[in-house]
Amino acid sequence: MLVAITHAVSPNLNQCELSHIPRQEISFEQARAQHAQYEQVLAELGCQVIRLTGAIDMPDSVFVEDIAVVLDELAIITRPGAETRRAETSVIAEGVSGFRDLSRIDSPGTIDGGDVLRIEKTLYVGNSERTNESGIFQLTGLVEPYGYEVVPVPVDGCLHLKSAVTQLGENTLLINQSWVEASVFVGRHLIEVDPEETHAANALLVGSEIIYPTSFPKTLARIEEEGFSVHTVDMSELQKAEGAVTCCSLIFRR
Ligand code: CIR
Repeated sequence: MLVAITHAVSPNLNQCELSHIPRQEISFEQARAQHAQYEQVLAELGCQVIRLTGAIDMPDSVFVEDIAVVLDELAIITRPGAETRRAETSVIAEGVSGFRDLSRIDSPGTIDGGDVLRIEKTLYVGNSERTNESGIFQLTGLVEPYGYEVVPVPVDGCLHLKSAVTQLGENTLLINQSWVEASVFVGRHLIEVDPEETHAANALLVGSEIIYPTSFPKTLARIEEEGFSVHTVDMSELQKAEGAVTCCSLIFRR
């Protein structure tokens, strides 16, 4: 059984952090409806969806992925790179604590969960504007005892590692090579995003099914051509907050 922790969309979403895209008016009502649809697809794919609400005043609290790294053996509560997001951690810690023992990233370390791409026992960790060397060092110390290898990955031009590369299947990744070096992933099958769809590398793998935004039809065609089973969701409003499909849930085995 998979659990998917989500957080309700904040009415303050328009005050979200933005790093790489210009600010646009976000429709709260539409964002909320799109988020509910996303949760419904998670439920249809067999997840027990647990929607938290405790950080509802915090603009970016819908993006739960950044606040924890949940592994089978433990969960790491991050110290987000954006100071405005650090108060989100207590609500997520409480939500995850029923399922895992918790460890934490301490100052001066920073990690955003959007920078952590787990493939089996390898954690690729983006060294980004949000995740620093101290954070990566601390994370390594916490997970190595459980047999994980941490691979730091330079990220340039986008918010997180998972803006640039995500997993589609056992050994297949979706990648935008202008933001991350493909050589890091040697031995893996890479599908490149369509050059006209720079933000298209973020797909959410749930079991063997993929959740993917409707907004990147050319890249979607590439993914489907390779035989993957894709469920599309309209994420237009959350994308205006620099969100994507992986950021809106924490998915883990019960
Ligand atoms: C932020 O800048 O922190 C939010 N506006 C967006 C976070 C998106 N998170 C993610 O991709 N993991």
